[in-house]
Amino acid sequence: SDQSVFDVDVWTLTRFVMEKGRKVKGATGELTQLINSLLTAIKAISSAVRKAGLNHLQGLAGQVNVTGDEQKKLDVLSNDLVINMLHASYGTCLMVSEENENVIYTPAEKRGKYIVCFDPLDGSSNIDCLAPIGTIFAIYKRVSDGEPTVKDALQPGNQIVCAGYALYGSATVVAISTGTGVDFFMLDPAIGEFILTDRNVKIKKKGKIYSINEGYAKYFEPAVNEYIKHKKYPEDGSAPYGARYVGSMVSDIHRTIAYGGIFMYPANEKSPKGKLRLLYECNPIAFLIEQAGGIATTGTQRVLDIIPEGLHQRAPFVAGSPDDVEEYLSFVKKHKK
Ligand code: AMP
Ligand code: P6P
Repeated sequence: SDQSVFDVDVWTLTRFVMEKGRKVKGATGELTQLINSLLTAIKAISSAVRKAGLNHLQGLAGQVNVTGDEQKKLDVLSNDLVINMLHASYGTCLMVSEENENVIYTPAEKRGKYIVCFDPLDGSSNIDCLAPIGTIFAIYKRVSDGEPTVKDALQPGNQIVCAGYALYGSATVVAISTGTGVDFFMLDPAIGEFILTDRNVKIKKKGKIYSINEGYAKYFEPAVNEYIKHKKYPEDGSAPYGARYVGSMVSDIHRTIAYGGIFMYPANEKSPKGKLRLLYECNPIAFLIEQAGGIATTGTQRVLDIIPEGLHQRAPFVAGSPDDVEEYLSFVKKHKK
């Protein structure tokens, strides 16, 4: 049979993570094991998402999560997968999930030195219309001694050791960074492995796309509406920007990193802190955007510098190509005066 399609020295994400870990003096392999266990959960979620319609996994599971959203079966399944695979990795001592009101303590006999904040299935309101959805995670080292505490979970994003997302789109892609750049991996279902496709991805300095839910225009601060107007009717005769908004953060962010431009979920009258959650949406995505050479701001401060006070607190979030975000910030500044 034709063996040419098989890369006999394939760079899988598992191999890539092991390679990186081996280069770190004194590393015990715990983080490597944790990341690779998380990947198992992501592969299983990808499989479930693609079979959801057939297995009747769609539709409501009848429970409601902490944010009051109806919990869909895939949400519950994804959450259980991530929790179980992370506990089985012996790498975590405490976790925060979008689906759980309180922190999740790892059983004492399975504890390691890491904290994981994650959204197991972000954008799940899009499941029934088959729009792209994702998994988002951020990994920190614990700061407590003895028993893990909530303090371990309330670290600023500038303490992140590793962060990433999986996008269950037309293909399943993982974007991941451990602080030395962002790499993209694509799932090859034939071998059940994520294959390296783009190394050290960098976002364009300036894009041509703006991404925001303009349905809230009535509630936006003047600076936001003025910036959007400038994108639609540029006064300098340049071409207007294109508009793209999926309403699934991972999908909108992946496009922003891949094509450039700006993604915005700013504060508005109805949601003074915006809608996106700091610990498991804003921080991991801000880390990746910065690692790709972009900017992630609340409009008044760097997202990664926010000192969290609550597990599910929200933060205004504007991120993307540096020139585009800087231009937005110039509108915010103008309105501050
Ligand atoms: P460990 O003892 O294996 O958990 O690793 C200790 C530290 O080394 C981690 O907190 C990271 O800062 C770094 N490290 C370990 N493994 C990796 C890896 N696979 N990729 C990047 N950094 C790593
Ligand atoms: P809106 C999905 O529910 C989500 O949390 C993010 O994935 C997405 O960016 C945002 O909410 C969409 O919110 O208010 O525009 O529908």
